[in-house]
This record gives sequence, C-alpha cells and structure tokens, in this order.
Amino acid sequence: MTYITKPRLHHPTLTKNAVGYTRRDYEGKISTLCAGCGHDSISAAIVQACWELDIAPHRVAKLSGIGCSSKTPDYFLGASHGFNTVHGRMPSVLTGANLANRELLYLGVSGDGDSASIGLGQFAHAMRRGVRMVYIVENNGVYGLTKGQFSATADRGSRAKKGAVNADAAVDLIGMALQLGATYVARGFSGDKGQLVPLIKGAIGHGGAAFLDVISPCVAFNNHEGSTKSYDYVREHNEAVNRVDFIDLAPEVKAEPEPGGVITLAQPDGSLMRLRKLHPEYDPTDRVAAMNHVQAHQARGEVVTGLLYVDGHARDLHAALKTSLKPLNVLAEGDLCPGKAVLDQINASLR
Ligand SMILES: Cc1ncc(C[n+]2csc(CCOP(=O)(O)OP(=O)(O)O)c2C)c(N)n1
Ligand code: SF4
Ligand SMILES: [Mg+2]
Repeated sequence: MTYITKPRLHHPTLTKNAVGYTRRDYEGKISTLCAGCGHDSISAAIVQACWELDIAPHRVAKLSGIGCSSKTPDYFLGASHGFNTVHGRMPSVLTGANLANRELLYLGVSGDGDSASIGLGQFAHAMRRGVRMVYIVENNGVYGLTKGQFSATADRGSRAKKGAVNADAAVDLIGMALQLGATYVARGFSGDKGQLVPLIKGAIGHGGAAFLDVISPCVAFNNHEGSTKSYDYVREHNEAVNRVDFIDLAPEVKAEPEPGGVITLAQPDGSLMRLRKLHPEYDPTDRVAAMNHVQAHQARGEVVTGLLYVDGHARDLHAALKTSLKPLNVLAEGDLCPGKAVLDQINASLR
C-alpha cells in the first residue's frame, strides 16, 4: 500500500474560497514519504496556492513521472485529474493532454532524476516548445526512491551519505530552461513556503512554459554535511533576488510603477505580480542578464532563488500551432468536417 486515504470529515465552519471550496478540498491522500521530506512542503505549497487562487480542483490536470517526487500528486488536489506516467516521460504525456484540451491547468511534477537524468530530452523539448504548464522539479540531488544514488543535478565535489564524492558536472536545469526559451523561470526552496507559494501562483497565471526548480532536501539520503542540497547548506547559501509580495487577480488595478524597488509585472491571464527587488541591479525581464547572474552566483556556491526570469508576453504551443480553441472531445461533426467547398479550396491551394 503506497497511500492512506484521509477521512473526509469537514468541520462546517471551515473557511471557503470564492469558488466554494475549503482548503481541505485541495488536499489528497495522507503522504507516505519520510517525515521531514522537502517534497511534502511543496505539496502543501501547491494546495495553498490553488486554494488562494480560487481554482476549482476539477480544472487542474496533474501529471508526474516516477520517484518520491512523482508520487506526491497523490497527496494534493485529490479531486483533480491525474496521470502518473513512466519515468522521465511526464512532459510528452502532458503535451499531448494539453493539445487535446487547452482549458485545463496543467501541473507537471517531476524529480531531478526524472527530469535531469532519464527525462532530460523530454524536459528540453517541453521548454523549447512553450507548452503551457507549471513544471515543478522537486530537486534533492539524488534518486530518493531508489535509495540515494547521485542524480544529474548533484554538484561536482558534493559528498554522498556514505562518503563517495561526485566527480561529474551538474546538469543546471535553471540554466537550461533559460537557454531553451522557458518564459517563467524560478527557483524556490521547500523550506521557504513564504517565497514558494507566490512563485507557484505566478507560474499558474503565466501563459507559457513556467519552470520551477525547487530545492527539496531528501532527509533519508542527502541531508548530511558535504551535500549541497541539504537544509543547512541551502539556508546558509540562499541568495534571493526578489520576493513576490502578492499577486493581484483584479485586472482592473492599474500597473503603477512603485517606489522602493517594487516592480509590477502584468501576467498573460490579466493578473498582476508585484516583485520586491532584493538585488537592486537584478532585472527579471532580461533573459541574458538572468543567465549571467545565476551562473556567477552558482560559481561561488550560492543558491540563487526567486523569480529569475519572466516574459509577460509569452506565447504557447497552441498559438504556434493555431490549434482549436475548443477541447477535441467537444468538437462536433460540423467542426471536424467543414464540407466539400472548403475541402476543394484546401486541395486547390495545395496544387
Ligand atoms: C525506466 C526506468 N528506469 C529506472 C527506474 C528506477 N527509478 C525509479 S525512481 C528513479 C529515480 C528517481 O529520482 P528522482 O526523479 O530524483 O525522484 P526522487 O525520488 O528523488 O524524488 C529511478 C532511477 C524506473 N522506475 N524506470
Ligand atoms: S527517500 Fe528522500 S525523497 Fe524519498 S521520501 Fe524519503 S526523504 Fe523524501
Ligand atoms: Mg531526486
């Protein structure tokens, strides 16, 4: 048994959001992950973000691969659509589902092994195609589920629990996402929910490929001295570039420039995001500057967090392919078969 069902007892006085759901309605089964696993904190942040954004659970499709991280969709949004795919194949299954029905909100949950090792090609193509999704990698630098082997995001020189030193260079998913054209790129830490919840909310409101690398310590296999993915290491080396103070979903509010290092960014869904700059020189709308900043700090062993890059005019794969506005399963015969005259016209244009 890999999960335990939660009792559905609701106290009648629980606060409901604008679409009539309590926070409990966004939870899933009881987690069977190790106590203290960072992945559980990310699940809690997803629950909070969706509840606060008044997203009806049936509007969400959550997909994952294989790993402790990929098990987590069972522990949140129990009333949403879900598909636990094959190791490293979440992006292609999600892309297919997304193309068939653009009305759902797609949440892809993956691990560093799932996305940076076996699924690296899948990750790359989802980013470069601009598949509209919230892609979360719960990054602990190890294969947690198979008992702690180094994953491809483990830093060179970092030490495994039993002392082995990692000789390989790390795959930098943030650098890759930036280079491949993702239009919302952020890094969070499972131990900082105050930063993570707004980053997830921003990704949900985004109109293209939104990538979130969340450092999520594995307490069983990678939380010791010498690891660069432990709670202590990330707390000591965290360098936040900004703080998303809040996301205002009232589109009528005008985006006014604010004094004191606050910038307001319009999101494709009409919401507004306010970023409080912690590094005055950091510009999250400049892709090249973001790459340089992250690389420079990474070279010093710092873990840069915050909203690293955002393009407020993102276009997604549907725009590029000019796909149907309606989900494929509601297209009627008239939509699919436009008649002889239209067919003749298409054939003539190809002669
Ligand atoms: C095709 C295939 N290869 C290998 C495995 C074995 N396997 C299961 S989970 C996993 C790695 C998971 O690591 P990660 O994605 O980082 O998730 P974590 O458990 O650390 O959250 C591997 C190699 C598998 N299930 N399927
Ligand atoms: S093995 Fe690691 S990643 Fe898996 S549940 Fe335990 S702490 Fe989390
Ligand atoms: Mg992992």
